[in-house]
Amino acid sequence: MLELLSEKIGNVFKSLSGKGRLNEKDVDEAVRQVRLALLEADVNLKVVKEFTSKVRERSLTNQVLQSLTPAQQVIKIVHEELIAILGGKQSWLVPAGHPPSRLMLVGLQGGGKTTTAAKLALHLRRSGQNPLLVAADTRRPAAIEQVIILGKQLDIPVYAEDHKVAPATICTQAVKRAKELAASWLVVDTQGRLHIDEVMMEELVEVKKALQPSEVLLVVDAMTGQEAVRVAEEFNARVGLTGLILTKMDGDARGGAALSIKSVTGVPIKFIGMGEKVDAFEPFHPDRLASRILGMGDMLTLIERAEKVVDERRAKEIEKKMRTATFNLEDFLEQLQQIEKMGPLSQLVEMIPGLSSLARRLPEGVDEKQLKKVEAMIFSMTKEERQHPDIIDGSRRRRIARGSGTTPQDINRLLNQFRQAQKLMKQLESRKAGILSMLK
Ligand SMILES: Nc1nc2c(ncn2[C@@H]2O[C@H](COP(=O)(O)OP(=O)(O)O)[C@@H](O)[C@H]2O)c(=O)[nH]1
Ligand SMILES: [Mg+2]
Repeated sequence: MLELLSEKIGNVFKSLSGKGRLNEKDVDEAVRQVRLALLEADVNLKVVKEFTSKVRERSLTNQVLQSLTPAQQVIKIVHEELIAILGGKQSWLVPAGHPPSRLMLVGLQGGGKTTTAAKLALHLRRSGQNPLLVAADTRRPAAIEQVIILGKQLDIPVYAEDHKVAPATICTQAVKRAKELAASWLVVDTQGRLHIDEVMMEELVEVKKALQPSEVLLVVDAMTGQEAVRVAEEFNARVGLTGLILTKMDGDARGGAALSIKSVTGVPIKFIGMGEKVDAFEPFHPDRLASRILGMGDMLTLIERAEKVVDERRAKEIEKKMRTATFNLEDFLEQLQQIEKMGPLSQLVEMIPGLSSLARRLPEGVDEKQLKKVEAMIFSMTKEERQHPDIIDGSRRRRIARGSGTTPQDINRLLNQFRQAQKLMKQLESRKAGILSMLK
């Protein structure tokens, strides 16, 4: 996420840190470089100007320049100012005074509205809420079908009507249904068009009147940069927004949208979409994104992702197995599968402090392919082989290779890696061993 910007800013600070004491010229040069990096990332010009003048002003005090660690102080100032332009504190969803709370999603077609409706409903359910999805995009029958399918997939109830029924009517009915179902949140998908147009805006205003939403969230594609900011201004002026959801932050978004949109529109970012899957969705934390941009990692998000997929009791069992070195290939497979569920490896590596620059060097898709290959090899082993890898001899190796579409050399490599890991675990015996315990 925002790799290029992160790399550029990282380089500025690397050269700054090499300097020891700083003078005004050093600070000016660093600020100039940061300014270029932000402009290149397509950040709004006004936002860049304000940002850099604040950083410059705060950095050029005696307190900073004469400190023992001036470069670190400047980095700290940049970190704080980044948090400020990203919106400061985290913004939560505001529930209605009387349930059900109503959440209306708006945005242009293709921005990710329908996908995000499902992601939000899942997020709400995981937070102990009882959501109802509402299909109020009646412009295309396929859009209604998409919501129904997503609802089935997630086992979340959907309120839908024929596409000839007016969206405002659907919303009024949906509120009644929500009360019957004791649903605490309605998540309403609305129509979007390729461009902002009068008819769409009028319909949205009507839906808003009927629904009386506690939240109107604009779903906007982060990859469109300053266009996203313009769209947000327009929707805010016409419909009134309470929050923003930036989608496709996993793509090659340069960062312009994320870094400008709050300052320009005054509307906070509440969530970000990180992929096509329904759980590729995170609450937006300005401080965490600022840390990621500065290459400081984001351990908190990593831990939260681990908590979503890891069964705590099982994690403890595995930890014990690692300590006592009875950890076998079956356990290894289970761990791999959990890591896979946490998202693409490149995203995970990016969140570990100091490793974010490594994420850029992982070729696209290769990490997942390797995981799949290891999985295939272990799947092709018998239960006995998984529990006692030592019995795997030449003929077993050939059989496993054939079964998994790999070569005996691949099997050898896996077994060697596994043995090394086992050895390492024995060495780590006294410390907390294993990936899972590191995350706890
Ligand atoms: N990579 C990525 N793709 C997304 C994300 N959110 C949505 N999409 C994709 O964007 C496309 C349009 O999504 P959809 O929900 O139908 O958009 P809508 O027209 O606004 O309802 C689909 O192919 C989605 O899978 C995201 O966060 N990351
Ligand atoms: Mg849609």
